[in-house]
Amino acid sequence: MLMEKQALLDGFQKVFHRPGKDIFFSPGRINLIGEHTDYNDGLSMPCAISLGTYGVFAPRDDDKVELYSENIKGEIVSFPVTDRYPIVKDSEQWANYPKGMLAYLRHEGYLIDKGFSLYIYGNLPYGSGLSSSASIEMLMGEVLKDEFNLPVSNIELAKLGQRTENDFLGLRSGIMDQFAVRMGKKDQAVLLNSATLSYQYKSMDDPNYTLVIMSTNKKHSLANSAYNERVKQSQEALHLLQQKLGITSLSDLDFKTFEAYDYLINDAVLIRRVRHVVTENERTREATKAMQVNDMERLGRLINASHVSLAYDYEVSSCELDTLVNTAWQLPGVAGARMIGGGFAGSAIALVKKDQVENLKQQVGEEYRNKVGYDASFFDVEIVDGPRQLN
Ligand code: GAF
Repeated sequence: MLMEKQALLDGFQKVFHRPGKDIFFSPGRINLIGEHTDYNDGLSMPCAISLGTYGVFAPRDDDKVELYSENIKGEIVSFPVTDRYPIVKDSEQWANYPKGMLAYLRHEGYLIDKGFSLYIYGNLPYGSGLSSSASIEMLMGEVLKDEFNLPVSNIELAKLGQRTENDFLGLRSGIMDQFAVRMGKKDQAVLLNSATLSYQYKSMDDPNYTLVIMSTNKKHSLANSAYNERVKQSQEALHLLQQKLGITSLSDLDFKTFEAYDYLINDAVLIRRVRHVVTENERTREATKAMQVNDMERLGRLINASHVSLAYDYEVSSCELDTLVNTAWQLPGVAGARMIGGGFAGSAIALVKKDQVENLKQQVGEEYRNKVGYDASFFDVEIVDGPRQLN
């Protein structure tokens, strides 16, 4: 599903009136299981996908950085390469993702002292919960690493992406998205332990099953504040548990200990939040075992249970996501389905037999239109490698 290189080079030429030099691609991500666990030092199982962000780069002779988004189609955003402040103008906010990466790489001492022009085009639907933000951050990381020969490690790039998200954009997110995009590997899921940043690849290449993305096409303007609230609730619950337990994160809890000490939390909502984190880590461990023996039906049941937990204990689903998932659950050949990412809007995934994909799209599409009143979108997913230069 890679874009035609010529169309990208033409786009660059049209905007900057000179030829582009190098073409880059950075994927988006889905997550098989392990949701809202990363900022609790837990486990997750994301994969990089073939939808993502493209960049065309050409150097400049001065110190001016020029960024253009083909998706936004606004003005060229430009600033001196030394500028380290977030952009405040609303229409240029998108440029904070690449600008944050540049600013933090320079802040860490990496030598980026020349200007350049970067043309950016993404085919991840904006707000689809497929991490267009991590995709653009890791695109910028790859472009700068490559063009300026920076001796920066991939893990450091993922960390700087998270820092951009946290400090430049105000989302208190964990590191899963940037890590998944950066470490992506063809036909492999990345089992990530956010506490240690250790990871293992797990094969996700079953001959009979495939993954389908079901997008709600709904934007959720309050998603960031609701996300930050979940982070805060997790921290509050942790502090309450630490009165008696020597734990450093909610992910240090097993289910038995959680049940024995939930009285310390003494708040029904916070108890449900913790229960999600504890059981989701457990499900992710079980999913790893299921994948090891290629048991897609077991993996599917764990994916379903993850959705229920996200909907009822973590309360980050929505009518739109539930409609997609609940409809998929009724259909033949669907091993599992659940919402992915931060929640409220965005997308869900279905693990479905290859010969039932068209039926899934048709049935879920119809039910969604009837119930929600507008169309959902469906994307077939390939699991791909992380950011790379294409020419
Ligand atoms: C968003 C965040 F950016 C991730 O860090 C992660 O917390 C995810 O929501 C939920 O699992 O994508």
